[in-house]
This record gives sequence, structure tokens and C-alpha cells, in this order.
Amino acid sequence: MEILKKITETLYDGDEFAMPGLVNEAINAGATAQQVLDAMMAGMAIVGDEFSRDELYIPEVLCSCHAMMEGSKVLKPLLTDKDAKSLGTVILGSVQGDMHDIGKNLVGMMLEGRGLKVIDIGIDVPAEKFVEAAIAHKADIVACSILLTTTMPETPKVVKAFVDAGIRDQVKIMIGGAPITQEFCDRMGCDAYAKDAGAAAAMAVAICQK
Ligand code: B1M
Repeated sequence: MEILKKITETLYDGDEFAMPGLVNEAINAGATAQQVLDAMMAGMAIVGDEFSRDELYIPEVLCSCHAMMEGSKVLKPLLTDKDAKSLGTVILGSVQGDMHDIGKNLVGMMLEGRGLKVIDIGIDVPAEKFVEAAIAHKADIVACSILLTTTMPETPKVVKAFVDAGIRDQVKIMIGGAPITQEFCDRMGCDAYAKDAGAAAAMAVAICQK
């Protein structure tokens, strides 16, 4: 579909003002919310490749992020069902030292879309804050987004914080993000790993239904 190609290009160009109109146009033309999301993510993948080769710089990357966020706002009602009865509660955050939040926000939308209550505690979250939030909200799952190889070592700190608080057996710890693998999840003693937002939502539902 031509409009999806345009969305990928516009995401790459970082035109946050054009994005909502294009997303609506695509939906009206019969594209699904997932197809539109995939088109935006294809643009972000190009941005990521060029960023890693120093062909794009942080201000340009941030323009693409804003375009992604404006597009996501239009998609949110299509990906979530506010009337769904809550299956369980998830504390969601990016680990300490990690400022990336686009993937985390998508995970949050998908979780809500599958009927989970999401408490988003933001970015750069220290291990103890995950514990405090889990206790305060009687959470079933703590979901940590990890985008940098340098923030991967936060994972054992989160696990240890739950052990130290004496509630490790009451909360499932789910991790995900570009550098995370199932092998890393198992080695760190976490309960679940999900590759992307859709898989995270399916995993969270399965955990809460057990
Ligand atoms: Co950053 N950054 N960044 N960055 N950035 C990456 C991650 C990088 C791979 C780019 C690169 O070099 N190719 C690289 C990491 C390399 C590494 O760790 N080995 C990198 C770097 C190095 C950095 C800085 C250190 C750069 C610098 O300052 N020199 C710096 C670090 C800041 C910090 O966090 N302390 C930095 C800064 C930034 C910006 C601020 C410019 C911006 C973030 C803005 C924001 O988030 N509001 C940014 C961006 C945008 C990126 C890239 C280009 C795109 C990330 C993104 O939003 N992708 C990224 C390159 C890339 O990913 N190709 C890059 C789209 C998003 C939908 O995907 O976040 O992967 P993603 O989320 C997916 C899955 O990972 C998964 O589901 C999501 C959707 O399906 N997922 C989960 C995520 N969390 C999950 C949790 C789950 C389950 C699945 O369960 C709990």
C-alpha cells in the first residue's frame, strides 16, 4: 500500500506534523493498526542503522521519535480496549540509566490492549522503585525495558531488589528490549522474555491466566 511507504518515509524524515494525518489516511484506506505500526517501525529501523553509522545525529533521531509518538497517539485507541476487565497489574519502566521509551510505550499500549492494567513508572528507574511500585499496586508482573548493552547489568539489580524485599515469589519479572535474549533472561533468573510488544502482551496474559 503506497500510504504505508509514505509513513515509513515520513517517520524517517521526522515530520511529526504530517504523521497523524497520514496514519488516519492509512486507517481510512483499510490498513490495520499493526500494519501502520510496522510501517513506522520500518522507518525507525533505518534511522537506527544510520545513527549507528554516524550518518544521523541525535537531533535528527529525536525528530523521528516525535513523529513516532504523534503517530502512536492516533493508533493508541485502536490498539487498546479501555472497557476490558483488568486481567492483572503490570509495573512498566525503562531500567536505570536507560532513557529510551518508545518501545516501552508500545509495550504499555499492547498490554492495555490485552486487558492488563499498566502502571508506567517511566524511564531511568532504579531497581528499588520497581519494588516500591510493585508493592503499592499489588502488581502481578514487573516489566523492564532495556535498550542498551550498558544498562543490561541493571537486570540482576532488579531481581536482587525483589529478593531483598522478600517478595520475589509474588511478582513475575519480565524483560525485553533490543539487546535482550531468552538466554540472558534465563541466566539472570527472570521469569519471562519477550521479543516485541505483541509478544510481551501475549506473555503477560499467559502469566496472569495461570
Ligand atoms: Co539510542 N541507542 N542512544 N537513542 N537509540 C540505540 C538503542 C542503539 C542501538 C543505536 C545504535 O547505535 N544503532 C544504541 C545502543 C547500542 C548498544 O547498546 N550496544 C543507542 C545508543 C548508543 C544511545 C546513546 C548512548 C547515544 C549517545 O548518547 N551517544 C544514548 C543513550 C541514552 C540513554 O538511554 N542513557 C541514546 C539516546 C537516544 C535518543 C535520546 C536520541 C533516542 C531515544 C528517544 C526516546 O526513546 N524517547 C534514541 C533512539 C531513538 C534510538 C534508536 C535509533 C531507536 C530506538 C527505538 O525507539 N526503536 C535505537 C536503534 C534501534 O533500535 N534501531 C537506539 C523503536 C522501538 C519501537 O523499538 O525500542 O527496540 P525498541 O522496542 C521494541 C523491542 O525492543 C521490544 O518491543 C518494542 C516494540 O516492539 N521491547 C520490549 C522494548 N522494551 C520491551 C520490554 C519487554 C518486551 C519487549 O518486556 C518488558
